[in-house]
Amino acid sequence: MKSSLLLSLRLSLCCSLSLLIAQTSHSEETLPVDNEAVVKQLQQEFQGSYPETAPPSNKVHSRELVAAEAEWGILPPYQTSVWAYNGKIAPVIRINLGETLKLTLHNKLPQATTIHWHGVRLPNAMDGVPGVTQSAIEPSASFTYEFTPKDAGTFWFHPHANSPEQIERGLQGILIVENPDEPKYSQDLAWIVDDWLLEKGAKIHDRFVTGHDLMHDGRWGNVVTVNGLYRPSIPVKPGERIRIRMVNSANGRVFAPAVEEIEAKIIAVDGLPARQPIPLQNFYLAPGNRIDLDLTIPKNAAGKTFAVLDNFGKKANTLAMLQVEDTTAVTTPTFKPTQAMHFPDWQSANDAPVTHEFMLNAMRGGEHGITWTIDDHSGHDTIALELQAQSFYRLRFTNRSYRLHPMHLHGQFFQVIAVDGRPVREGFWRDTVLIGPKQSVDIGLVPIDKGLWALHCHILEHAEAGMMSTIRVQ
Ligand SMILES: [Cu+2]
Repeated sequence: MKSSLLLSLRLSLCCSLSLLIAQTSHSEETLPVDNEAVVKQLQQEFQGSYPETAPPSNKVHSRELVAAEAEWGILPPYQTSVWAYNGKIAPVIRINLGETLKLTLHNKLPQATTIHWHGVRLPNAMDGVPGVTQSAIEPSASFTYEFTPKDAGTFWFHPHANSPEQIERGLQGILIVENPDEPKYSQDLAWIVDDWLLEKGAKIHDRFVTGHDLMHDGRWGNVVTVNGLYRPSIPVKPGERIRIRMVNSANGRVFAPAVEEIEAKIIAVDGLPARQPIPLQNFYLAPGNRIDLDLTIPKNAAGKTFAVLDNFGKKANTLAMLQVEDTTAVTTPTFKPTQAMHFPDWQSANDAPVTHEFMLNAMRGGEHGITWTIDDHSGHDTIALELQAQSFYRLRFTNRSYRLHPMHLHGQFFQVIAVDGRPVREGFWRDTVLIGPKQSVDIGLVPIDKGLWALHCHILEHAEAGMMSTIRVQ
């Protein structure tokens, strides 16, 4: 703890020095002392926010996944040639908290791949980032991932190699870590929300990372799906209380989910339970973000249909239809949704010094003609920042460009504490935050899990063209 405080102090000294250049009225003697006290307070408030270790493991959940070409009916009667795990778009793996997942991936693709367990706090060597935490799994080769998740919640798994093509072609699934002590919903649904760029005959447009994608917010498709199906009808019963675990797996598209006529509440964001339920309203679900919704089908809604919409663009997209069966109502389960086990106040988070400001920008040149950069660097060969575990940090993302950048930090959770310098209190943790054009966002975090963790834009084309770095936590 002492050494981490010293580091924070050193970092805060650098920051206060740069502040001093701009604001000569500050007193050089008092600032470092104040910073130390503020940071110490924030660290104390953080204690107990989420588990430091995985619960004792008593069961191993073994799985085999084959990544290979498959046929899938996105838009029947057409069959689309996709890449999928075990022939299925959006497979779901459910394990209980405390169980170890031991999953062997067999690569039957024509190119190297890996699996990244998005949002899962796990040993660094299992994080699936080629060139950072493992070597890519070559065609015909296999690799076994083995870890015990520390948190219950909704997570996403997908390749971290040639992602703009591999994820777009359909490789992805949902990992649900269930806490057996949590109350049961009438239905617990897992939805991968995605878009596909399809040509005539429902064929995937097979030019990836184009200049157009790079100059804009990545590749936006023309068909929006839930679990690889266009506007699926989901059977529900009157009175049912439903949990919908929603993952945005699009290469670049942002969704703003809404449920027609029904009041839905967000109970978890990016896997972790929120401090308290939040009405679903204008929540920007950026690529990489997850939300868990809690909603109840009205008892008098037999035979009705409720659309689940995306209101991000000017014109709403229909994601899916909740089709209420024409039956008598079931008993609605009544319980308080799971809330964060502890949520730090962090009232003084914006008094802490900014440890580092990440500059997000683009420049001409590079393999794709445009290079997206973090601090003028591209690619994960660079270490953007070194952090001490258990210390509080305030980091800033400053977007110098006019495009969107959903920034994703592997292996850690953080809170948004300010947007464009104005303090913000979101009431939940994140692992991905959308940075708007010319916007700056401050986050507060206390890293727990050690290792070399990727930090990148989750618009896959931006990441592929350089907006990718790493953070070392020691
Ligand atoms: Cu980006």
